[in-house]
Amino acid sequence: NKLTLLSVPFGLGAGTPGSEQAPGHIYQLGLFQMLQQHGCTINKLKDVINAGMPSPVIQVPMNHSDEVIRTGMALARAVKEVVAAGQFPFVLGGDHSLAMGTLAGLTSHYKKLGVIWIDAHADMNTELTSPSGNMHGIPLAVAQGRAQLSLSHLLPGAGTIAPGNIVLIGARDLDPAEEAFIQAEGISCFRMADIRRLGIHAVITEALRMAGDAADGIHLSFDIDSVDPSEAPGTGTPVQGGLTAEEAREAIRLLGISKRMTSAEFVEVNPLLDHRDQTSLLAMELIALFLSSMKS
Ligand code: DIR
Ligand code: MN
Ligand code: MN
Ligand code: MN
Repeated sequence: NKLTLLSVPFGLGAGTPGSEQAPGHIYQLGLFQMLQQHGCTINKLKDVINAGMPSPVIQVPMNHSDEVIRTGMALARAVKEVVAAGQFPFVLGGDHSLAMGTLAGLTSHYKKLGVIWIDAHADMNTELTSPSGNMHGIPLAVAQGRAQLSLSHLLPGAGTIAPGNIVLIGARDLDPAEEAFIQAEGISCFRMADIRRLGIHAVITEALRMAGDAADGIHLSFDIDSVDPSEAPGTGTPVQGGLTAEEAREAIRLLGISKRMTSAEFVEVNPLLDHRDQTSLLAMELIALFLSSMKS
């Protein structure tokens, strides 16, 4: 399966600047050399920026919403093109608001997409419940069609994700409205206590079963703030009590070798908040591990 790497140097969906520097910084640290050592070939590398995108047809009352929506439109088109060409889209952000674009592109092709969301947060606020006004807190609500902004605003023909095909892993900082929605819809959510009790292996096996139930594709959305700040300090909204780097490696490797994943994205690395590139280097390692385990 051929691989297209889409870099999205965009960070305005987060409350703190810096994640726009992640793709460039991770390349500079040696991602391509590391991939080469693992025998991974990138068939195409593309920078996705919002220049040339028209003004959005919808206005939402959130921080930098115009730029977020325009970046989402550019990314949605790029992802759609990659999938149509039969290639595997790997998106490197950037902040998590860009997942709206990824999911718009994917759902224009996959009619019943499963999503595995590894994150300290649920990213299921809407414009009405967001406590921060930051668009990286709403992409999963947008993808479910629960927000004013919908995926089809980013790409005509884009669909939605069914609640039963979404699995959250690593959640430990949910806002009240997110908590209520997860309870009401019975969204699968493996919190840190569940991971400690069941072990990461069982959690990933179960997550693949749930997200993949009657699905025609499974997307991995990996927010680096899922990892504990002691091992991944370089991110805008760190939350104590997260995955160990070792658990993150195991999760990523198991998802890779499952051969079930059809797309992925890595987001929220912030090189400006990092400590001696600890977080960027971990992200680079996880990306190489994911891509190499998929082909072995
Ligand atoms: C918070 C933070 N729930 C919000 N979300 C983050 O702003 O809606 N997601 N940081 O990754
Ligand atoms: Mn997130
Ligand atoms: Mn997060
Ligand atoms: Mn550096």
